[in-house]
Amino acid sequence: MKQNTEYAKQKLKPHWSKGNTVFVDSVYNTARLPLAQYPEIAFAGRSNVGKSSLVNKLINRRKLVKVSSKPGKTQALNFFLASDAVYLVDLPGYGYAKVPKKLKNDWQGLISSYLTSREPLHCVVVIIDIRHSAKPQDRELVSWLQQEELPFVVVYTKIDKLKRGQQAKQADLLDAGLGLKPAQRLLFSAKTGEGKEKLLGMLDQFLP
Ligand SMILES: Nc1nc2c(ncn2[C@@H]2O[C@H](COP(=O)(O)OP(=O)(O)OP(=O)(O)O)[C@@H](O)[C@H]2O)c(=O)[nH]1
Ligand SMILES: [Mg+2]
Repeated sequence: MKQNTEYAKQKLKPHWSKGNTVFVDSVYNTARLPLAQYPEIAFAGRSNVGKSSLVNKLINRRKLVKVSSKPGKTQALNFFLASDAVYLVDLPGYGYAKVPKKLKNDWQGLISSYLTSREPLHCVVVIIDIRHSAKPQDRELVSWLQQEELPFVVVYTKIDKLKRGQQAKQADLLDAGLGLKPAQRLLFSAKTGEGKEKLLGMLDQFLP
């Protein structure tokens, strides 16, 4: 009987992206990660590609995650709890040249130690600006995720900046540069919301 009630409750729960999302913590050191209580989805990509904007779009909040006017704004692992169910982890952008070397090494250390050792991490969303070419760090991240067999989705974002034909052409180039099949990536715009439902569907496949 109890089981049935629990089941009914679960069915009534809104999807995690539609519930309330709250900021939990900014983490600068892996020793200070929050308790591993929820499955986690991490958002990675070069500086300024639109990681924070993508997270805001997924959870229907315009400004919960700070969007940069200057690249390199997000320097910590920012944890957001969606619907009391999933941690969304906005990672610092990689590859921002103007950051002092020492700080840069600390950041990369923070990102890589999180990615390699975080037990509840279920999926990494790798975000790439559709107008760019595949950069060495994007390639490294994608091949590392493949090697580790960590589930990931690649998102080519800011598609609103290109016409349809150009989008397809750029997507082909990026696929070739990263060694991806079209099923492993999708096109997205944080401005128009295009690709959002598809991305949510893909992420749900990776969650328990
Ligand atoms: N047109 C358009 N602009 C976007 C899109 N996504 C992000 N932007 C803009 O790109 C800039 C950077 O966006 P952020 O979301 O802060 O990027 P980020 O990857 O989180 O940046 P860092 O935290 O600095 O690494 C902002 O000016 C956004 O408004 C998009 O899909 N379309
Ligand atoms: Mg950001």
